Amino acid sequence: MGLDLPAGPLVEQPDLDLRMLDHWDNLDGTVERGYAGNSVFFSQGEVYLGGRRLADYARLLASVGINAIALNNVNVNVDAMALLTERHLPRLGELANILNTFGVRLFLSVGFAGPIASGGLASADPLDPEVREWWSQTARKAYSFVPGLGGFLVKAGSESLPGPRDYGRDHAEGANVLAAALAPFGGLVVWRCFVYDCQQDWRDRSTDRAKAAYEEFLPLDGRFADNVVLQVKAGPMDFQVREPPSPLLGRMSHTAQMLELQLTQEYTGQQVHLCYLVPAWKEVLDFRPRTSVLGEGARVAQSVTGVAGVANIGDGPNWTGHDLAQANLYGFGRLAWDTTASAAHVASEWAGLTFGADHTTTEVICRMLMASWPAYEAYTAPLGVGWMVTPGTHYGPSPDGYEYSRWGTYHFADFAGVGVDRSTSHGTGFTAQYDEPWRSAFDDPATCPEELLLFFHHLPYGYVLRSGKTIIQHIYDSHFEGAAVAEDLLTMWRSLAGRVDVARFAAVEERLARQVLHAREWRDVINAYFYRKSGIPDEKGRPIF
Ligand code: GCV
Repeated sequence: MGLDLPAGPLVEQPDLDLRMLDHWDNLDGTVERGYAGNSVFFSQGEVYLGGRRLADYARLLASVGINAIALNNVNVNVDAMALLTERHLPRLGELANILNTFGVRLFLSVGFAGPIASGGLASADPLDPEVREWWSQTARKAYSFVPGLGGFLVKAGSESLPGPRDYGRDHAEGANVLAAALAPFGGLVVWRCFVYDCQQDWRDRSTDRAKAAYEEFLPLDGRFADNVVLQVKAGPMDFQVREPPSPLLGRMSHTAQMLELQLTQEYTGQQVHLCYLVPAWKEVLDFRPRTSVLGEGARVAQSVTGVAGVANIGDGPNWTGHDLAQANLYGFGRLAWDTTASAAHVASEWAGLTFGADHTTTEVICRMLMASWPAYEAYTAPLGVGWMVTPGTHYGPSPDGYEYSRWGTYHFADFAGVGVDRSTSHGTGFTAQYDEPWRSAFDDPATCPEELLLFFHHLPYGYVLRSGKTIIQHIYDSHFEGAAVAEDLLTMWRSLAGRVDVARFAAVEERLARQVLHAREWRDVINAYFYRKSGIPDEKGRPIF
């Protein structure tokens, strides 16, 4: 970096204790929502220990301060249920040793129905003594092979996976049975709050998926065992390009929480598009919920004991598919260590460490990174509306793709307007989950942050924004402008020809060129959709296809 070393010793204390990456890796080697190759941990049904890749990865994690990983997908399939058996535990022990050498602890995702699938029991009811005993024996066995095991990560009762509600129990009863099994070994249960009814009907405008985590978990505050940590997704829906911070964050006085972020770019361009997410994460970490629990000035970052990021790596030679997506991995580690670090500072630090100390190079890369999330937002989903992606893959535009589905992911665009009314007076009442001043701020379109306007309100296309533009004109303008920034990103990168090594230059150039084309597609599909719905032409008369 060309910086002077400090004269005396430098002592730093990380802001967050648990700095964890969640891998959604399957035993067959595939990675759910992975865009950088196959798993570095699993191949053909086995835990893979070959080569140097694992030690390199552990070293890489340690170098950015990450101290834990969950190895396997939270959607635990039948193959993965067997991870807790003698078939895989010996290798997991070896793998954990490699990680431990670098100060990284291993967690495993476990299935709530493990007692049935692996234990041969008739039920997974957490209050059933046989089930309790099965978890306790299973934990003992796991620790006998993997003494440094961090604990279990659990997705239960979500997206059709079994959970405590199947037995008339709540999430505290579900989590506590695992917690009791892990407690003798100092293990943690990381229990996810991404739980909602995925059988909705678009005609029903009162049910709101955004309300689910808060409604489900807040009443349970004080009921979780001490070694349970709730993992709360950053926003109330699901890693859209823009969402408000989850109202559950910072709201529980007796329950440890960790924030869940997504590094892998499921909804943000899948590592074909450049999308530096640190500025988005900063917004959540810096949010001040102003709850009675947290006090006036406290940030979300001060209320959580840790942060988990869904990993963006795979076995591709550059780890992240897009070379510049490494900035998200680096940035995640840096923010988990120092939540006050600025996004721009982290970007330039990463650019310098990665591409060398040439000032022009770092300056251009830093500008590209900082422009990328706003640009992606501008040419994809306007004003916080979200969910205009192709169903299943979540790549590319499909404005009505999820509009009539059961997933609760609607924008309600019609001939007159667009957006979801989540106000307390005449909408779903989601805004009531925030304390003041946020409740009132979000409730009123006049005070709602405009980037979230359509997340909270259903408004006519002619509604005038603070800029003086109507919503429909804003949609047209931002899509034209965002797609133009995608072209600028390519131009900026090309200005670095000769300053960056040939292989990386070409690889990034190829992705940016694809991004330009795909941004145009987004621009045209979304603009055409809204032109057709509203019948209102672009006041600048640009071609809308
Ligand atoms: C691991 C979204 C993703 C799923 C993911 C899920 C989750 O729905 O599309 O792939 O499953 O979130 O976070 O559990």
